[in-house]
Amino acid sequence: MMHLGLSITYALALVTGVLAVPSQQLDTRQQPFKSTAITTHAEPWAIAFLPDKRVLVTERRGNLILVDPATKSKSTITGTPAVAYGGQGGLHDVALHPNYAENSIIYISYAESGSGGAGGAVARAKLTLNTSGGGALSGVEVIWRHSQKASGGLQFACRLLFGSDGALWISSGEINQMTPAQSMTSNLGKMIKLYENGTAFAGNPFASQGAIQSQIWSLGHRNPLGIDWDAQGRLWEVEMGPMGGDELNLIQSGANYGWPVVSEGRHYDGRTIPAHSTRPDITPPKAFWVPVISPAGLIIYKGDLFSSWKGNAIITSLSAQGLVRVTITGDTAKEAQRISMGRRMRGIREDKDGAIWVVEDGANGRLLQLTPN
Ligand SMILES: *[C@@H]1O[C@H](CO)[C@@H](O)[C@H](O)[C@H]1NC(C)=O
Ligand SMILES: *[C@@H]1O[C@H](CO)[C@@H](O)[C@H](O)[C@H]1NC(C)=O
Ligand SMILES: [Ca+2]
Repeated sequence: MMHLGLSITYALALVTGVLAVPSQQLDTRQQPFKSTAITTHAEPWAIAFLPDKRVLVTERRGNLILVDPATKSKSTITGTPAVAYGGQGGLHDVALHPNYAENSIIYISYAESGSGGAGGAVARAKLTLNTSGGGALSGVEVIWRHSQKASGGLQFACRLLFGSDGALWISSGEINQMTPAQSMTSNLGKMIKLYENGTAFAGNPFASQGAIQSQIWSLGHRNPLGIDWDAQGRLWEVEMGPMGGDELNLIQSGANYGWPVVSEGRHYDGRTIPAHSTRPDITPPKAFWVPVISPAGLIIYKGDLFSSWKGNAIITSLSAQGLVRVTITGDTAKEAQRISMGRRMRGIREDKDGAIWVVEDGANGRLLQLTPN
């Protein structure tokens, strides 16, 4: 079973003695906040903010929803591509082109069906909003896809993030195929850096080595569900490990993050995996969790509203049913706080005013706006 938040994982960890109690001491920077429910969705996954403060929310069955927080109303964006809904797959992330205000282009990631099962894909399209509510995508163009498909519907990931240089980052999951995460002729289990048109970024570390290699920024990732920049422009990533071993990584050009060669967790059938410390050539995580938190999204908080959280990683957690706050000092990271919200938490984004928005996982998942009390 893949991170369904089952207590069996915890029990097995206890029995097998791999339980390392994560640091849960509360630091002094508690920040009371209130949670305002905006809308309710069927399996929401991700959030993106439009310049006019309306919000795009993806729903896993393939619906792209336009939310107006001012009226708490929602309408549908038509023209989304067919998605392979099943397992963990469906419609995943949504992001605006850096020049959205001029070109109205958005990007979506999703699982698509094909020979051999399903794989992740990223498409861009023009978004035309309708004055009477909702809107439509047109000119949908797939600009990237996983280099193979697989059955099982697991670990697509494919978070989307633009950088200050205008490049598009994709956190590519390994769709439960494991070894392709180490293969340079596969784009599974990689951090991918492209131009906004889908062409591989010229400055990538393996640019001279071939078509797939040229897309790759880093390798050895399992199920990388959250990526964000810190204020210094460093890229951080959270990924779900196997049984145990969820990771927070600082992403560096050309680095190998180890999956499935090393991990702080073990396979679901109980087989052990060597720890990162056995392979000095592999970049270890800055923080890891045994038992797991099942990280589903990440922001590095940059605003002023939650002033005591500035620079912290805020991770949405499925199995811990809330948020996990991690302090970052230099290039070290340490869990500071778990905030129980009573529901598995999925997508997370910070808006321009510093409010934090999250979506709850599963049926009747709410879009919540978090602001300090
Ligand atoms: C806008 O809404 C109207 C009324 O619902 C509909 O007829 C029209 O097709 C919509 N246009 C777009 C671009 O979605
Ligand atoms: C994509 O964008 C890059 C950078 O602007 C450019 O060099 C390249 O020619 C473009 N590729 C296509 C197919 O338009
Ligand atoms: Ca790792």
